[in-house]
Amino acid sequence: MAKDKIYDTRPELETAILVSVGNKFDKEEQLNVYLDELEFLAQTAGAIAKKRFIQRLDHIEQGTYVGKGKLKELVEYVKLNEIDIVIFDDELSPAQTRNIEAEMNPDKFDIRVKVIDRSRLILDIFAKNARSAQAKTQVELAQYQYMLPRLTNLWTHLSRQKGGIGMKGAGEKEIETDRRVINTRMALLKEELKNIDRQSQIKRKDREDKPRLTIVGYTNVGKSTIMNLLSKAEIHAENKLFSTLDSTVRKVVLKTTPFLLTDTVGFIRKLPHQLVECFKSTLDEVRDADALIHVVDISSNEYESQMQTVKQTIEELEAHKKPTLTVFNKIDAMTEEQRYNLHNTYMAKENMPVVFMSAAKKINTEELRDAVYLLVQQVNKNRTY
Ligand SMILES: Nc1nc2c(ncn2[C@@H]2O[C@H](COP(=O)(O)OP(=O)(O)OP(=O)(O)O)[C@@H](O)[C@H]2O)c(=O)[nH]1
Ligand SMILES: [Mg+2]
Repeated sequence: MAKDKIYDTRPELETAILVSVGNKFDKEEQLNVYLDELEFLAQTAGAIAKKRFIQRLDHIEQGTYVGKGKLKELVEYVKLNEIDIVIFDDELSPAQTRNIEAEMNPDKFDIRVKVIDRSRLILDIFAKNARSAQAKTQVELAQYQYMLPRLTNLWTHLSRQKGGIGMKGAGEKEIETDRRVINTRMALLKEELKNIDRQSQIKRKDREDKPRLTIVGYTNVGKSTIMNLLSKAEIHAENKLFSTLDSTVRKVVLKTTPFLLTDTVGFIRKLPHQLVECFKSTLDEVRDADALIHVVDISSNEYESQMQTVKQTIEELEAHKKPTLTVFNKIDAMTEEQRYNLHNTYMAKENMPVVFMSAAKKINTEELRDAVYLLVQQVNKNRTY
């Protein structure tokens, strides 16, 4: 991940440090892979990571997440380098966030340093990328569900004027921090979502006659690029995480056989549970599909664990028994070593329909079309029995 690092020095970019905790068995390399992903998330949200801090602990420190000594080290670094945000690669409890914020901001009337956890960072990116009314409503609700138990935190009210990462609501507006206003707003958002749900259900019923295939996969693997390739849709594809939050459905015809193809939101490890809950109507596209196309970025050293994350999420959505075509994308970006190692992986052993391709370089697109066609045939066959 984080291949195309943007060394952007624009003043509006906030500076950050990244913090993760591992136990004594976690390999240094693995912890850094997680931090690469966190750095990419931070970059997508608009922050530059200046330094990484890793601590080895058998147990998370209940009050402060990291140990006292490490916290002191963080505070000193942040002060010396005028860092804006401290980002943790996990969800912090409200109390942990509060305690760390207090250490970072000794003068409680001058809140400068924000403490953000992984969930809040992901929520922020979702808020930034939400386009449709549905996505905006879903993200806003998820943000408030996350915020409600955390409202007493110092900077939620004091740093409002500052804005920036962690303060953005869906659609560029600042998020509310008044508990009463939030409760009213949440009730309204839930009502809106119910309406949207009803409408999507009607829409889905309308197109029940054609097989429905949904593209799933980890974020940034090339789902939208493949959707565009197959359907001539113009979906925004970008080297950023979570470019797509809405589901787009297109009718595609392959060898005179029509079907519906859906591109939808990508998955990531430790996806905040509030998002999974609120994105129910978007994720229904996965639940209600007849078959899935699981896109994998084979040029990522993490592709196997990413596949695992996707499989888990699909299982949670109870969609794991659907016929699935696995598409290994980005073969153009593979290293020699990765190519060599392919023969040793489980893929060579497992008997599943796969395609190796590059959507960006248009390599093996005919293979993709053939495999998708077979998948549609399979759905049609299952339906007639
Ligand atoms: N090298 C290479 N890059 C690719 C390929 N396919 C897509 N990309 C790039 O990967 C990045 C992500 O592509 P998207 O299609 O937006 O990926 P996505 O899975 O829809 O991502 P999200 O919607 O953000 O979850 C873009 O910069 C694409 O240009 C490929 O075959 N090879
Ligand atoms: Mg996309």
